[in-house]
Amino acid sequence: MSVGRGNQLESYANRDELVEQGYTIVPGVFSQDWLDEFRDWTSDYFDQHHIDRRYRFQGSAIRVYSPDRWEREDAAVKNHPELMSRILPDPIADRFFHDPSFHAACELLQFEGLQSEGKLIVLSKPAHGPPLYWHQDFSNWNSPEAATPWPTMVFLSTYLTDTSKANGCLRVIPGSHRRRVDLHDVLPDAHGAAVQALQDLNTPVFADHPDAVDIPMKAGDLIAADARLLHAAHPNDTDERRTLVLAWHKVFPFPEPPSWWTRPIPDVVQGADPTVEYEPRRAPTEYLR
Ligand SMILES: O=C(O)CCC(=O)C(=O)O
Ligand SMILES: [Fe+2]
Repeated sequence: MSVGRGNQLESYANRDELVEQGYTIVPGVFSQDWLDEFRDWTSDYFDQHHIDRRYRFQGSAIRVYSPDRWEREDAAVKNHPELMSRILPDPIADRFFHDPSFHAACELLQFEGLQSEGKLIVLSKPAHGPPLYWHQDFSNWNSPEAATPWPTMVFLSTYLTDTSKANGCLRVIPGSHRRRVDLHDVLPDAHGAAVQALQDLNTPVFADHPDAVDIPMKAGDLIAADARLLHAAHPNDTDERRTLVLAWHKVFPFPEPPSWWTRPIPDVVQGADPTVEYEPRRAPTEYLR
């Protein structure tokens, strides 16, 4: 296995990049066989299902549950009128969650308290699909958890084809998970009705940004990104689908810092009561400066 190699320097580099920049890439995590299996599964799925227009910017937002997790899911979710058309259990989800190279990559990143949601999100931008709006996915901005200098919620994802600007690669604003930028003031909540209803692509929500960086990736590379990071994706200008598989994970259960943390910890984090639940909020608060 190429991941890890016991190389301490390499491991600190990835871990520290995730903390500093809000994202990091571990190359070559998922094997060719693994990718073939997911490509077959997803192309069958998209051949057989119509995707509602409201998901055109994400391409799709299918949730594929691990069968174990599905058993424990609330009936209200399973029967939710909008969700039920795009959630399903399938053993393929466990091919992600139980993949040894994926776990080796998580060790490389020195995650602690890793906890998956037990479901994958499959996002597939069809040929000539539009761009994805700038957004960040964190939904607990009322909580002092939003002020941790380390990540607490990350997405871990891989693309099933090589990506480039031409087929809609990811874009990020490095450091925006911890630093306010002008875009924060104009963005609608991620994946809500307001952003899904946008018709005009000539707005800052889709525009180039001077601090934006393109993230072209090889199929099978793993990207780990802080939920607070501003990200977007280019349009797919090719004739082929561009699909990714994404899994949300909790890491470093709040308010405990990583065991390897040596830097100062904000007072608001030190004094936090982990039993308090906050009203979910997708727009950043004063915890982002
Ligand atoms: O399409 C991508 O590359 C990223 C998708 C994403 O960030 C999202 O749907 O929240
Ligand atoms: Fe996102």
